[in-house]
Amino acid sequence: MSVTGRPYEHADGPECPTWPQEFAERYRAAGYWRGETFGGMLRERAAAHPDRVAIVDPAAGSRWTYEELDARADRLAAGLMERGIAKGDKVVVQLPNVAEFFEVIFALFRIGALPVFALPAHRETEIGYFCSFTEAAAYVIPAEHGGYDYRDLAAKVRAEVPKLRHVFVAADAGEVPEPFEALSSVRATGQVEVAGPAPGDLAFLQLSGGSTGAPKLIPRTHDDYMYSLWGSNEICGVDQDSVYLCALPAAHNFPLSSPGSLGALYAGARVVLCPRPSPDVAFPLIARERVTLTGLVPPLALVWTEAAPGTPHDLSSLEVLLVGGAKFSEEAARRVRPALGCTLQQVFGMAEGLVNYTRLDDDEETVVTTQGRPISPDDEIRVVDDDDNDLPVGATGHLLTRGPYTIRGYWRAPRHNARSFTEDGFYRTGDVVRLTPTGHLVVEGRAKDQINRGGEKIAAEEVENHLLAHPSVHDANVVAEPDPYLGERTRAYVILRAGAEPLKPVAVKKFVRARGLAAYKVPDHVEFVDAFPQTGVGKISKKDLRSDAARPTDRPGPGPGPGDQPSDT
Ligand code: OOB
Repeated sequence: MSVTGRPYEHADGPECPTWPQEFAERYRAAGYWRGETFGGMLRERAAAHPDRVAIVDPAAGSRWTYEELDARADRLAAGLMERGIAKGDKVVVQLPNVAEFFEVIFALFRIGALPVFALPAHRETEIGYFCSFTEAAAYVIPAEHGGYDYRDLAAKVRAEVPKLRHVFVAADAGEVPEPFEALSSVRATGQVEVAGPAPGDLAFLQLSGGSTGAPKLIPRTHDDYMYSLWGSNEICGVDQDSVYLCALPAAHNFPLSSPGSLGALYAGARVVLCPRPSPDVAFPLIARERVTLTGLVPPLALVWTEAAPGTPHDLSSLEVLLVGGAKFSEEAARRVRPALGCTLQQVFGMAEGLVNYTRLDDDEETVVTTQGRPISPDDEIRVVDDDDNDLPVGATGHLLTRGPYTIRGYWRAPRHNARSFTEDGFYRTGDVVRLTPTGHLVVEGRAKDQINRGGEKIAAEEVENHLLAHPSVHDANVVAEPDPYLGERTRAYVILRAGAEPLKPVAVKKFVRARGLAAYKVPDHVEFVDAFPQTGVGKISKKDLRSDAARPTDRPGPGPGPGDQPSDT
């Protein structure tokens, strides 16, 4: 395990690999890549049905039509360009489920500037890294959200990253202290001519769950992402009469594109923004807005199925519930239809590309026991052993994939790319799967060093690096331990330095939190040990640590789960 002073150091390299020409031509010829851009797509929808409602933001009481969203994106694009934001610039966007999220990203899409999608839970360590690594021109925040003041965060990031030229705050002009600018004051009155991006250009940088010290950035193009949208729409039955409830954080790839808010906008449908995914907030919105589909991570799907039978709210409009991000247990999956009266679609996707869905006409057994099959006939799936040899259908092995919406490499990460992709461009997903004879995938486990905490991904190495920064810590290992609600939570095994003062677990957690990282990454449990178990060749055995973490004990319950506001205390 390497210890660096700053966990997020990087070596500069070329931007990123892309599809070889023969593949690009094939994907275009097959009609997957339609030659559209996000800016152009919104313009077309606004022209086709200006008065249809595109975005409902219940917290703000706003309902923007397609025409209004389009006009707002234009005015904001003009204002951003007046402030020097140009094609190719990176802009870190950290907005919760508010209408401005869409105004901002479509303004950036129109300019050809690239949103870098941060999550509301991220703090100064992550945001500082995104801003410095991408050399971001601007950072967009809410004023406050979930009891947290993002202006304080922005001030810290600004001090750390002097190259960051602008911080824009989605708030009324009066509320925003210098040196930040209110988004409302950035909107220009007129329009400017924008050359805009080409369909094959990068549209944005998405975050990878990651298994390394620094999160990797995922470069997605207009062409490839748009295919994942309309492909998902066909599979999930999304058309212009659909109403999508965006219950998970809007910037995450699942609620953004599977089929998500952007899929809904592609279809000319309506997006309803859910400020929090708990049943007390979501159920009245489903009833009021006649929501037809939504997507949840497994722990939330469990909470919804428990709450639905007793609810006074009319959930009868709900046709499809998508569940993904982490393995949904068969028992929980069986409860969805009886409790919510809708069809379950399991989704096994990744921000790097490949997305699998169970189909609306799959039989019940397939829906509850598999994680679906790929969107595209041209998604290539390989299940291989440790030496990359293909395994027979039905055998369990590593999932490799390549296709029309799966990246060929991370952004500025040449060394990592050499490990994460095969020479002929297959992405090593780190997932352990098996294929059924019908071509459905069953997720059996994971080979990557990551914890999947109810859909929130935590790279063990990232947390280990933070633990190692503690002066009393000699060595640390972080592994997943099973949890009945979240699926997994994090357990840190820590060896203290010889002669160091004894520490309490809570002090270690506080230390990690004070390093300024997202609350969901703080270990749920910390256990002090004298030594780590070793493999035959003397390497630390994470396998043995995982088995130890899986031992039944009377350990206390987990910290915050999905949908809980991250606490910063
Ligand atoms: C989604 O995207 P990411 O990038 O946050 O995480 C991807 C990883 C997968 O490689 C897999 O390890 C895990 O999350 N995962 C699942 C799963 N769905 C995702 N593991 C088991 N069962 C599932 N159904 O999480 C994501 C992106 C688009 C759509 C849905 C989820």
